[in-house]
Amino acid sequence: MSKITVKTQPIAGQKPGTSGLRKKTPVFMGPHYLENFVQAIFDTVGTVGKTFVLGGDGRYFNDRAAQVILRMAAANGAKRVIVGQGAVLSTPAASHLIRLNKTDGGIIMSASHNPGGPKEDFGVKFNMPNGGPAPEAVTEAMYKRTTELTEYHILEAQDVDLGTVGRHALGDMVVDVVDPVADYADLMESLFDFDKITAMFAAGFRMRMDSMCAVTGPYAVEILERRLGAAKGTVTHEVPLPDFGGMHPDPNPTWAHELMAEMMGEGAPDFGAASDGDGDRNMVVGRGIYVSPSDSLAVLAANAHLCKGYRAGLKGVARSMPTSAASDRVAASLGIASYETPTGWKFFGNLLDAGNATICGEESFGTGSDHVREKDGLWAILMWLNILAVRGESVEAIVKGHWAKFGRNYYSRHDFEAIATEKADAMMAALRASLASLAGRKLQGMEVSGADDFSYTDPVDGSVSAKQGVRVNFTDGSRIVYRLSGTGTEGATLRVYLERYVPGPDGLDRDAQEALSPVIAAAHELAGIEAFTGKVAPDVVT
Ligand code: G16
Repeated sequence: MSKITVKTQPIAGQKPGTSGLRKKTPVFMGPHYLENFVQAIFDTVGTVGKTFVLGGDGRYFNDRAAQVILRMAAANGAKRVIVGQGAVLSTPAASHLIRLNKTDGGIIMSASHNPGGPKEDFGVKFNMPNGGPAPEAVTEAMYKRTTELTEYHILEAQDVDLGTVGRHALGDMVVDVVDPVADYADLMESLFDFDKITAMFAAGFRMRMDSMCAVTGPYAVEILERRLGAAKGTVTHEVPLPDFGGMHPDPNPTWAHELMAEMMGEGAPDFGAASDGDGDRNMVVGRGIYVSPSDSLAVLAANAHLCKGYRAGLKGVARSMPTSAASDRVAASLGIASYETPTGWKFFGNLLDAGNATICGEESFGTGSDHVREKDGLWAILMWLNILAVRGESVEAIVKGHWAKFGRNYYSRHDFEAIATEKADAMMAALRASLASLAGRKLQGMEVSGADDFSYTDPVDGSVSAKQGVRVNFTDGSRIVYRLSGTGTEGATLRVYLERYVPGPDGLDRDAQEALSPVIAAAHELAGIEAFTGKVAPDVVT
């Protein structure tokens, strides 16, 4: 087996977004594309003598990309790579393996909730030794390296057998193929009261888990059906497929419509949940009630102490800026700190490492804790199950009880997809230019109290991330946030985040879109969404 050095040249556009580099699969499969980016990763983080974790969500090209990355790791002098069997690992399981084995980081092959397949999306990201996504300074350094590369290194070798658990050699490098589920399932068992959840299932509690033909299938079957005794068949779409069965593996009411229909229909189970392509997102639904991610974060924060791993209480709660302020109210009542970060799980890493926060969450269906450094879909679903088992109440009773105590932050996100990039940029530029003059403006019977472009100073390392979203606040506590997505692969996606607080006791039980209608109208008027983008209505509403 000999090491080959291949001449290459920089490929434009290899700039990681919100969560790693995501492109159309044919782009990733193009000449040198994957190799250039992986070499940039290795050059940035250093490879000689190091141990990494490797796995992905099993989407199309995952298996072949894994072999390339292994050959490149060996040629660049890595000592050992721990790979999930079949090159598969959910993102939270990869984060756990990085931490458990005290490795030097890991490469995750995933485009998360984006569709997969020969014409869909693929992605690669690097996670640090703490198990979390590389921070901006590191991804910027990787990007810079992609602009100056002239060569990459790769071993001339046959494929490693990734289908069998065990140890293999690749040149001088060791490849350990591990069961992707076992360590993760053990971690969950250490955090939650499996005995109480098992008793709840034994007493007839019914659940539907939609794994959306994505990576969580085997994890959910092992944990829910085998370890916790949920009825066989509780997990649907449980076989991971390279194209996710043609589905869009994004657990929201639009894409997880089968689950929504079941949970809102006759004879619905007690609890429903779904997870995404790589297993870090979650959606939870009760019988007849959808729980928004922002509310889910707040309910979990308020009840975490009921679960085995969190009895000592929380150190703090962190949320991304566009996420509703519902969790801030919980933190205030618990007398703990709350943090507001830019969108992107990577911004929670420092807060978790420093012990400032225990639970984090995002409106984009992400919730997690300091047990790993990624958001974790099954973790959130298990915490809900644990809370349901201890409280013995329905999801609806718990959520409505929460609103009665804290008030309700009506919340919704409207996505306008596949807009021509220049149109979206022009809209954001116009909005930014108007910020200084917005205060005092009256729209839809509301008055703007202030507007800015969110800038974040990390309280741990002092790094500054600017231009993280335009927010417009109103005197009645309502809020509109505008951002362009950093995870799309086609044109631009405009995200408009809408929020309105109602303290109660009246007006807590309205339909969210209806309650938000003046805020929605104001959002269109203020930004000229139709004039700039030609879109009258959002493509996805969550
Ligand atoms: C990623 C990030 C999340 C972020 C989400 C949406 O999630 O890890 O922190 O909230 O994208 O980001 P954007 O609004 O920029 O599209 P995932 O599940 O795609 O890895």
